[in-house]
Amino acid sequence: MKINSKIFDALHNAKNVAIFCHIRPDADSLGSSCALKMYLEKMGKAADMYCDADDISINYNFIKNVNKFNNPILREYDTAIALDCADLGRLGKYGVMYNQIENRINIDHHITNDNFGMVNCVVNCSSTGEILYNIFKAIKVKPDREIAMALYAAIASDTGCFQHSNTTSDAHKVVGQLLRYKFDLNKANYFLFKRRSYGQVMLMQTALKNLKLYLDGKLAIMFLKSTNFKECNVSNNESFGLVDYCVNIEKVEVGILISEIKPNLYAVSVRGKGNVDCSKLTGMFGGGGHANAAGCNIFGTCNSVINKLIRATRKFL
Ligand SMILES: [Mn+2]
Repeated sequence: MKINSKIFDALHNAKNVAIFCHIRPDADSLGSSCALKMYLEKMGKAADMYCDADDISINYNFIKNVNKFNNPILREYDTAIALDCADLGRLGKYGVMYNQIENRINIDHHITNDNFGMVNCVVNCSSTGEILYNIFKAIKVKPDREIAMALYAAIASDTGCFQHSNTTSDAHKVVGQLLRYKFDLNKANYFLFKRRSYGQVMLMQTALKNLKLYLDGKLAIMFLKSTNFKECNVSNNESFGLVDYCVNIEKVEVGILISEIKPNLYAVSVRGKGNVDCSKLTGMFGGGGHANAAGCNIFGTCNSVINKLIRATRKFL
């Protein structure tokens, strides 16, 4: 991996570091932040971590230090490091604080990164976790069991458990090295990919009952009303993964989950298999996203939202 060598001096010169991860934090930004804090402490430096989020999912509790966000011990910082953020906006309310710190580093793997730091280390690879491993390998700071677990969380989650197209030979090689530190792989994978509350499984039951095929079986839509979330005691941001049941059906090109988030307002999650650009479909409703995963919000009754989505999807098939 080619790393901007300016980062090595910047890390060696740092004493008190503020680490920033992105809004709506995922396991790459959280795992990378915790790993970086531990790496820096091994080098005799001190670090606090900041994240613009009200609370962090307990699914990430297996990562050491993940409970230490927004609990600063230091008073002043000489160095700020943003992780997994393609632009300053991703830091949310902490963007202002980042810009007030003297030395500003930006470490990220998104090709859209706008190099908002003073020292930018942007590498097109699986995850920010993979970059961190290579930076510290280059300066000969070894991981330990806890760092390895945090970096594993970062890489495993951004590659969708080694299933997305960013799963490279290099990413596997890094994980191969991390596994030497004998962290609890079962525990990490359970928390990252399998753990559900009973309510979430009951919600899945409802969603599957509400699943229907349209357009010659090329479109699958499932819906959840706000009463369904209440009955199962699940908040409406905890339905992740359900839409995959739609798109995984054979012959289905577009899978959609619509969830009522307010009376007559539906959050729409769209997944594809590669033949339909889902971001163009959600774009018709003012949403966005990627080719195979996109989202938008649509006003209306459940039936009218479904009908709008059927009509829109027909144009792409
Ligand atoms: Mn990432």
